[in-house]
Amino acid sequence: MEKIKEINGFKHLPFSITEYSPKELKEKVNDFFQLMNARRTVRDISSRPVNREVISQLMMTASTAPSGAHKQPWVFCAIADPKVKKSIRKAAEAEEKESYEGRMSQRWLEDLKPIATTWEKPFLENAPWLIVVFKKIYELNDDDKQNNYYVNESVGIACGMLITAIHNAGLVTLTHTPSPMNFLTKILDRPKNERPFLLLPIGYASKDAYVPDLKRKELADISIFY
Ligand code: IYR
Repeated sequence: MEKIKEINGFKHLPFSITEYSPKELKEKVNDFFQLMNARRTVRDISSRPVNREVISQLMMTASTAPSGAHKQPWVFCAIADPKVKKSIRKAAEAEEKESYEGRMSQRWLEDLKPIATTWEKPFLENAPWLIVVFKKIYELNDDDKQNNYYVNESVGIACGMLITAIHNAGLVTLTHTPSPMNFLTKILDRPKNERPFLLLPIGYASKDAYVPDLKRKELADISIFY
């Protein structure tokens, strides 16, 4: 057995990862690209139930994300209670109605036309689960405040991993960002060190789900090699 190291008085463990032959490597990255390229933001979510254990494991996967100084500055609120979902829908739609009917610019509304979103958010009640991701702007244990670092980056990465895990499970979601979304702090009774970051309804796609005909950018448009 390899030896455990000690640095600054903290344990460091030997690390290993499965590596692949060049051929397997090509297949692996291509297969994963094909899988992820089939991911779509889906707004037609069926009310078909999803096990709580599945949702728990998806959140544990998101929580494997890297974070500033390994502070894991996130909390995932998983909501199945129809009463809570109803009050979230009501509050979100009230904000969205104001946004669509005044707060958003004409240019923004034009940009959203291909996606066909409106202020109405039935998925907030139809989906079997909502996950509201909160970022912890600092850590609060009793009255003891501790710093968190790169909070937006860390929580953003965790959300990306959550979305990836949801797609890998054959489930669908969408990144919903009602604005402002401080009503989530109130409804979910979250403490003062937490801020709502993202709301993800999760479930199976409806049998008659549609998505807009969007194209992804080509490699040349998204990358520069040096
Ligand atoms: N938050 C609103 C508006 C919206 C904004 C963008 I940028 C989108 O890509 C989609 C929607 C909503 O959720 O409808």
